[in-house]
Amino acid sequence: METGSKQRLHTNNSALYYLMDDLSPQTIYLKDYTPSDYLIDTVSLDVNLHPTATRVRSRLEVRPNPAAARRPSTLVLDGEALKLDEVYLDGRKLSVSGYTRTENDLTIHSVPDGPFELEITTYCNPEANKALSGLYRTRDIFCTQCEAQGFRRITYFLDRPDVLARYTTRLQADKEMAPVLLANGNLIETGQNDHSGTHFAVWEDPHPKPGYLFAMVGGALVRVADTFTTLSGRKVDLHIYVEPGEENRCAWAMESLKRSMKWDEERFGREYDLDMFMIVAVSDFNMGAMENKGLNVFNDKLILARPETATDADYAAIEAVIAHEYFHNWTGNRVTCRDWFQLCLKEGLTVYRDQEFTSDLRSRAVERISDVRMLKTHQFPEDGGPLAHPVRPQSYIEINNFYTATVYEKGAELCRMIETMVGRKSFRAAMDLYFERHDGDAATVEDFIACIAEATQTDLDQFMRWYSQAGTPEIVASLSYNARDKVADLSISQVTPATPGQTKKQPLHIPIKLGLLGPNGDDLPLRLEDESNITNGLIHLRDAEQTFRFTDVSSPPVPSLLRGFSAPVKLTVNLSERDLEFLMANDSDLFNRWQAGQSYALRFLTSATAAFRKGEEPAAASAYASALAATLRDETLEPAYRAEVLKLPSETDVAREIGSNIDPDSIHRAREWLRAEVSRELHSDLVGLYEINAAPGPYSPEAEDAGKRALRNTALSLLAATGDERDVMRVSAHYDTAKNMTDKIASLAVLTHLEGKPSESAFDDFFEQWKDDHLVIDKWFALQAMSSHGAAPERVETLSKHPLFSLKAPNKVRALIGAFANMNPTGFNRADGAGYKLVADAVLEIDTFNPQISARLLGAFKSWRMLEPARQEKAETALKRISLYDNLSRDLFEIVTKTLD
Ligand code: 0A1
Ligand code: ZN
Repeated sequence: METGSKQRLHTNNSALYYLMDDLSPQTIYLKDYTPSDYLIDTVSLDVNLHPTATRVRSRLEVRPNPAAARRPSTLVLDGEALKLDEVYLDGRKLSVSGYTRTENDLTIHSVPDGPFELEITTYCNPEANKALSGLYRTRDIFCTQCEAQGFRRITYFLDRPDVLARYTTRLQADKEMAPVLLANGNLIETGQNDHSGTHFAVWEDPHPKPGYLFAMVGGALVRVADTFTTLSGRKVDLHIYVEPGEENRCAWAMESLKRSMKWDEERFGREYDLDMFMIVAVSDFNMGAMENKGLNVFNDKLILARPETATDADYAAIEAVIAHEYFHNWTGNRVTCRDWFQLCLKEGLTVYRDQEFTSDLRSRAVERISDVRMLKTHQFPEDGGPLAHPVRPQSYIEINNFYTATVYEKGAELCRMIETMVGRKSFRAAMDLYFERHDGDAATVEDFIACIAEATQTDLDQFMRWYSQAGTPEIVASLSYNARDKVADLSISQVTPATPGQTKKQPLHIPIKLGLLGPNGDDLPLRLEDESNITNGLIHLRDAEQTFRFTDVSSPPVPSLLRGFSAPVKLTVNLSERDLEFLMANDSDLFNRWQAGQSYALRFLTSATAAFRKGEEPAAASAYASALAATLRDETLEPAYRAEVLKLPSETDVAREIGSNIDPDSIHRAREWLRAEVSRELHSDLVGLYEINAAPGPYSPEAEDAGKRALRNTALSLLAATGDERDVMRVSAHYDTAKNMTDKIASLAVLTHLEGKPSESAFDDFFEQWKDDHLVIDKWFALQAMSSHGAAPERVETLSKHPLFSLKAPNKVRALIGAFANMNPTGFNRADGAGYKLVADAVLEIDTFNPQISARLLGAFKSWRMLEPARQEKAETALKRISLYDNLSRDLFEIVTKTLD
């Protein structure tokens, strides 16, 4: 046993042990949920931080759970990679016969019938922890990540979200090594031991919480401080901790935090509930950020920003993620999840809330476009591939694999659909009820839906299917008009395709927002045959097939369906090219106006792809270019919106539209062809946009200036699409004169696709200027990884040996290998399979120390069955090679098995 524990202390790959114990990883099912046998009321942690042997003494007040069905006399605690020192039960030290240990748990035999106190001392090794789950060290800073199951790597515990306890944390460390000591809640005591050079801090969190929200941090950090006065007049200290030298990069993060706090009060009536709110920025983090109670931990790329180092997109992401984590304080922390199957209860709802925050602060139309883009790019392929799962999964092998676009983005869409159906005011009333009824609870999706149904008197029974049925519904709609009777019939059908493990699907309740445009482009009044009026242009599709008859329609209308993308579905409508042009020019719904442009472009792109594949030339695209010109010239539309309209569908969008037998090279050629066509047709418009939208004065990250830069840089990129020397020179000049990172990156992003001197010298210059900034240099890695050069896999291979690259640093992996696998369709899918091999090699290596990152990286293969046969074969070879490895982590095992299934 002891030998085992020593090994465990020096490994990070707990999943590997799991496999050794049980031979094959177990599947966990939602239907098997049972309440915990025991509850823990209080946790007192006494932590002595040490780089390789941190001692954790944990005192737990435990009692049998009255809600549990059984009353066993043993207590089983979760624990991983821990070295056990001693155990006391009600003050008496247990001999080794008093407990049993395995690689994953500690069983205490013969515990009392009633409440009892347990004191356990363990050691863990933060330095050796490269899985970045539990307590680990990043650049000499101690920090923790406990979601989903990292707390068990700090101490033995009932590590499940429905066990909520009050925590007191005493941290002790060498004063020089860790002058700052932080934990959740309020600081209640500090002190020092002069003779030993150590000091301590005691933190108390009055709010009961599950272990996954626990956090502690220690290190040489500096603090940027501000305050916020809540609606009820309480002053809250706001502290952002960063590494010394980064203090001048925190202003935007602080501003974003204050905006978030204010917005949650105004829009949802939610006030902050501690005296202090802290954020710590660290450079090695598996995800974006974490909502630990009162002590959020962030990937530093989502905190640090100066105009010279961060792009507009970085600024927007910082604002959104700070908001997201802050909003979790109510949706996730005060009301948490009963079990991990309910993950969407906190994540879908919180994404919905952060999207609303951005819509209120910036442009609602632009935010909706970018959210839908994200959904279609990441979630639709997930829903249509081997990793498809419902928003609330029914089973998992490794919960860390379920922090997915489906749970987050589609989960948010479900909340949005509910809001669309009940209206914003009623939705707020329902949320009030949810907070009032479930504050302090570990809740379920049913609890949430029951509050909505009750507060708004809405029947959501059929709607519940959205939570359990995977796959993107496919809607086909057609409108026919009868001039004599002045009626328009809208026939709509819905089908949800089969997904792994779910062959039979039921019809969903789908809210469809729509308008009917009359000849002058205005919306015609909507009147349904069976009801006199319809509210807010909303109809409800509930059956597999339904026809909606609109009466008193004075002239043949053009339908605008699924306005604002009112449901996460794939829609096919019988619209002609003239209809699309008409909608591009007239739709009062800005989202659908943009969508019409995208649909129109996709028609040209798919037919050009087919033409190139057959060795033919595509037909001219001037009709599309003229339709685009009308929007570009419309000064009433904000620049950020026009920039979105000007961005052609991505290569991934085209692949999704084509659906099968994909040849990424032809798609790339088609897209470059259309870009060049637009560039030629609209040359003078684009030059005009480039010139007019130069934002004067000092850089401001606010939406208005960022919108101008977006439009200007999109024009710049399109102008270069013909390869004309003057237009390429404009890009180089843009790089040379750029005063902020947004403009620098915009030009580099164009140059990376061009071979030759201008490109090379810009990349060299960039490297020289930024080689000491670990965040900026990630951009340098990422842009090269996205290059459409034929030699991209070789370039990435070379860069992976660069002294500034490390597979141990998740941000570096995402910047180089992740960008290559997910954002370079021609490089990753190069016909000889070099791209697949490169990514598979990296996945296997990373899996030996960080399973979360390896499993996520392998997700890049999720659409491999859509490829043409030769590439499919190469991708399958790479996947099979991974699957044959003996020591795969549970995380990677689940992804590779499902991907190949
Ligand atoms: N709850 C965080 C995301 C997160 C999830 C898992 C992590 O480690 C496995 C870390 C962070 C959020 O939604 O922001
Ligand atoms: Zn979240």
